[in-house]
Amino acid sequence: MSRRATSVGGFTYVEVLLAVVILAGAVASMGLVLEQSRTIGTDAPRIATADYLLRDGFAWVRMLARSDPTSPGTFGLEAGEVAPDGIDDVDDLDGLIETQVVDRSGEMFGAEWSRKFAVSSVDLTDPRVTVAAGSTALLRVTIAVRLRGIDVAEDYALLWRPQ
Ligand SMILES: [Ca+2]
Ligand SMILES: [Ca+2]
Repeated sequence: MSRRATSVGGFTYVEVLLAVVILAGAVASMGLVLEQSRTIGTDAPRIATADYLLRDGFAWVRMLARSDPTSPGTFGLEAGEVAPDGIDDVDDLDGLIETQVVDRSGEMFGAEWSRKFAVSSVDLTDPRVTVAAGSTALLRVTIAVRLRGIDVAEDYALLWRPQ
């Protein structure tokens, strides 16, 4: 069979096949790009909400006294205090998990959102090192924002607590 006998409209079958493969690859790449942009577009409001709840949590932390007004030497909730309404100092937040998140303005967020607080005393020279509760004047407050039980935003702040 001669070379001319295998051509279609001036192109060989190999050339046509190669063009089809290249076109298929381009279409597949375009589909992938569209899928990624759709995913980012869907996640952007969730990421913004998580970041907002994280910042709102730290705003709450900064509004609280660094130690309990009536029992400054204790760590955690003091006798008679019940979370969340009884929280009146930073270390009262330790272990709090808000399953119905309400921001500082009173806005309620959906049940899919939750927020977890952890407060610990840390070493003055290396704040990554947790020490016995109340043994130093430095607190590390960590807040994690969760969506359907999965951490989507987390950050920490260091606070000076006079002893
Ligand atoms: Ca306390
Ligand atoms: Ca307290």
